[in-house]
Amino acid sequence: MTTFIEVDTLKNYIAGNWEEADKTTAVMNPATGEEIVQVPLSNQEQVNKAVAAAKQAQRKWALVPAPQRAEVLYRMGNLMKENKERLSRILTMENGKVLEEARGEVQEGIDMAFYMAGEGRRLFGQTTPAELKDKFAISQRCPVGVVGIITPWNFPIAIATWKSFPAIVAGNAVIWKPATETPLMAYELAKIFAEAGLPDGVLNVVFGSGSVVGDAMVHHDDIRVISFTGSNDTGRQIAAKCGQQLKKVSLEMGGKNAVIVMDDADLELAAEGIIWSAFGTSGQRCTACSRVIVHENVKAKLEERLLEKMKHLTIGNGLDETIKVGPIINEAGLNKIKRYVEIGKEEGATLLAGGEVWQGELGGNFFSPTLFTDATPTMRISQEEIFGPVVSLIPVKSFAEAIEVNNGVSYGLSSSIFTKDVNRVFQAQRDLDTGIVYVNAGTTGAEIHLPFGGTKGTGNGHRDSGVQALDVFTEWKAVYIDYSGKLQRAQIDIE
Ligand code: UN1
Repeated sequence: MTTFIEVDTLKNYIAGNWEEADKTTAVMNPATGEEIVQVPLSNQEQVNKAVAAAKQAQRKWALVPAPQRAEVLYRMGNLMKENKERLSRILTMENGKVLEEARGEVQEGIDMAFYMAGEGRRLFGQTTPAELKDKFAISQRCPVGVVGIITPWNFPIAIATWKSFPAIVAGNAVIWKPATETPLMAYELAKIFAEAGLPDGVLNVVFGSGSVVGDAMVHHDDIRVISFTGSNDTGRQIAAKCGQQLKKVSLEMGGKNAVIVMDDADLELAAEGIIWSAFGTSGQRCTACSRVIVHENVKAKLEERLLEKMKHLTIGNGLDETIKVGPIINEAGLNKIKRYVEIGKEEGATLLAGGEVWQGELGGNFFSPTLFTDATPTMRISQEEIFGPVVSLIPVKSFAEAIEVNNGVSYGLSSSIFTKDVNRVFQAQRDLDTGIVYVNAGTTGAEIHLPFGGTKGTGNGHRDSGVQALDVFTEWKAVYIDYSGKLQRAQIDIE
C-alpha cells in the first residue's frame, strides 16, 4: 500500500456521511495485480437512503442562485488543480494509464470545473416576442431533481466531471455509481466536493455492481435521469428499462473509430496520430483508433512507419515515466483482446506485430501493441469494439470508398482523416457520420467545451460535456406573463 492511498476500505458517501457497507470486494492495481483497497458492494437499501437524502438536499440546492452554485465548482477546479499530481498518481494506480495521460485526464476534470462554473452565470434560455400585446414570453432551464450517473473505469474522473458538474450547477442532486474497478477517483472527488463546500446530500456516492446498485438506480422513481457511459449491451438494457418508466436516459457506449489516410497525407504525421490514438491508454478509450482506412498507394509506406514507431512503445507500470503503454484493466479485458486477435487471424487478416500477452515481471495484465493489415471492412475485427491496443489496416482505392468504410459500422463516435487536399477536408467533415471528426489528428483528444458523443450504436442522441450536457440535466420551462389585464387567447385574439 502506498502513501497516496489513505484508507484500506472505502465507504459510501451519503448525505455528507461516510457509510460502511456490509460487503466489500478487492480493487486491484492492474499493473501489479496487488490489492490497493476494498470497495463496497452496496445494496438497494443504500441506494434508497442516498436518494432520500438527495431529494431533500435538492429542494434547497435548486433555490441557491446558480452563480453561487457555480462558486462550488470554481473551488472544485482550484482544489483539483492543487491536488493534480496526487490525483494523477492514484488514477494511474487504480486504472493503469500512464502518468502523463493520468495528468491529462485530471486536467480534463479541472477544465470541466471552470467551464461549468462559468455556466452558473449563463444557463441561458430565450427571451422571445409573444404573439399578443402586453405579453412576455421566455424559456428557462430548470433542474430535473435527483439524477443518477453511472461512470466507467476508463476515464474515472473526467467522465464523472462531465456528468456531475453540469448536473450540480443546474441545481440537481446526484447519485453516483462509479465503476468498481476505479473507486478511488470517486472517493477523492467526493472529498473535494465536501471541501469545496457542496451542501450535504447534493452529491452521493454509492459503490457497487451494475446489477444491484445500477439497477436500483434505474428503477428508483425519484431518480428522473440516468446518464450512463459504458458498454453497448448494458446501455441497451438501461434504455429499455428507462423507456418503460418514461425516464430520461443519456447513453455513451463506445466506438469503432477509424483514421483515414489518403494518398496525399503527411505519412509521418498520420503514423504519429495513429500510434497515439490506437495505443495510448492501451486502446482503452471509447475514442481509440481501432481501424486505419488507408489508400492502397500508401499502405506499404504507412505500415513501415507504424512498425518502426511501435518498436518504441515501452510496456509496463504507468508510474514509471519512461513507459508508453500501461496495463489492461483486468483479466476479462485481456481475455477479450486475446479472443479478438484469434478471430482476426482466423478471418484472414495479416498480423504484422504484437498479438500476444506481454509477460513482464510485474504480475499485471498487459497486451503488446498489435497491428493487423489487409483486413476487410466486414471482418469482426473491423466491426466490433475490442477495447485494447489492437488496430487493423483496411486498404481502399478511393476517397469515396474510405468514407463508406468509415461509416459502415454500427458505432459513430469519432473519426479522422489525414489529407492535404482542402476540398477533401470539407467533404470529409460533412460526410463522416460520427459525432466527432478530426482532420490531420488522431481520433482521441476531445475538449470539454464541445459536445462529446456519437451517432448510431454509440448513443441515443444526447451528449456529455459541452453546453449540450445541460440538456441532459435540465427540463425546459416556457413561461408566459400576460400584463394586459384581460383574457387574451393565443392564436385567436391576434388582431
Ligand atoms: C472515453 O474514452 O470514454 O477524447 C473518453 C478523448 C478523451 C475522452 C475519452 N478526452 O479521448
